[in-house]
Amino acid sequence: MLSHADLTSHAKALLTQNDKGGYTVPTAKLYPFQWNWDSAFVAMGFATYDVPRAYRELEMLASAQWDDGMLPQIVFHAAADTYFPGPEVWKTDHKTLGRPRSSGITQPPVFGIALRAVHEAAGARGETALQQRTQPLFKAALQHHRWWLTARDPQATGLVAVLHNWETGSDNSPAWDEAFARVPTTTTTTVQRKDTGHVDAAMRPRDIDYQRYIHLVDAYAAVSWDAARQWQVAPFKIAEVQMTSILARATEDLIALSYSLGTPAEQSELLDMHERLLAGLQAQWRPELARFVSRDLIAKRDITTPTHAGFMPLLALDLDDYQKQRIRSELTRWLDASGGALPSVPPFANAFDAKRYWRGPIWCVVNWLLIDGLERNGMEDLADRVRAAIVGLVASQGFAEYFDPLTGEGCGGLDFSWTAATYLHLTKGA
Ligand code: 9WN
Repeated sequence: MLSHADLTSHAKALLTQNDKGGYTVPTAKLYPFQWNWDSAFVAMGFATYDVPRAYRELEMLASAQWDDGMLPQIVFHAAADTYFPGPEVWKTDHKTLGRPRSSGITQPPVFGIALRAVHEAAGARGETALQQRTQPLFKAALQHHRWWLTARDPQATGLVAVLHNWETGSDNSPAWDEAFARVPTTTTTTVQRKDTGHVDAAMRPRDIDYQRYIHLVDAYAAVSWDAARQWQVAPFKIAEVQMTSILARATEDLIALSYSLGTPAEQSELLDMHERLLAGLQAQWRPELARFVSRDLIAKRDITTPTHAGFMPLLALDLDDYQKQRIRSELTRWLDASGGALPSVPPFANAFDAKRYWRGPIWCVVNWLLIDGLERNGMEDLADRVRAAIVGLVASQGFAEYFDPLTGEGCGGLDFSWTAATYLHLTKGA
């Protein structure tokens, strides 16, 4: 097994290798563009040793922000033909004039969390002159949060909704199965998958899933990617707890930045947003399940399928003692079944599939967020356990995209940027 020093230098070399000139691809062939939440985690990885490069990652993502505030899931800075769907499928050119081409949907807004981390890393390293770069990014983040609260929670429920599973970052989670069964498989775009040419098809979503994913892309392109019209026509609409947790936590981080970077009006706007999001999250607590649940806004039903997302509110909420006690016992059951790390679906659930993407495997960045949430809620012992499990997986298997929770085997794409960033972040004090 490699030493900590070797792993650290390999992680940095991997980020250099995946750096395409100011932005980092998740991995060379499978994902050859800039991805939204991947880049936010990568920026925090860079912040452990190269703060200017960390800022650059966020600036490159912000350069693709739409006029309405949306920060895209994928930014196509340079052409590549190893990924489907590429820019031509999205038909977003009218929205991306004068900026890099992009997809038409978003991803979890880790951006605000990363911005605070990068800003504070600059301060901690005495590179305070660099902190001037935070101001325009703070404005971009604020505009993005406004977009979330208006475009994706028009009824002000306090929970924000996704209109595409790719927005969740947890693409083929069984949590979406029932909602997806209602989405037609017809497409006006020919589906030409490239992913299964890079990794084993048994680890990826199925062809029928892709038909539905692209049906949604076609449906939103047909309304010109107008946010209000998308909300009306969406055949898939989930008020999601992982997304809302990340947005709430990012809002808290923007509030912290706003004392030096925002106006009083922006501060109070952020405080209002934060209060609304926290109330929305608390309403999704289900004591009998010992976790939080998302809601299918079309079926008007809770989604009770057990997935990692049910624990993500720890990141944003200060739980009461009863919640902590219930979560401690349920989470321990999940960790015991998965070698000490949080799986995307627990092995004892019906939908569990050890190697198929978001239907069982362990993902480093999800565990990163969980560790943060456990620490915030005073459960350091569990945080230490999860951290040790993740560091152990990376040390034995390398920087794989994700890990099989039963065997610990590294799966999916190799040389993965966010796995390297996770290692750098989780071991930065070591
Ligand atoms: C679609 C890049 C992304 C991650 C997602 C992960 C996967 C893309 C895909 O890869 O999704 O966004 O084509 O499968 O599910 O979380 O951001 O690493």
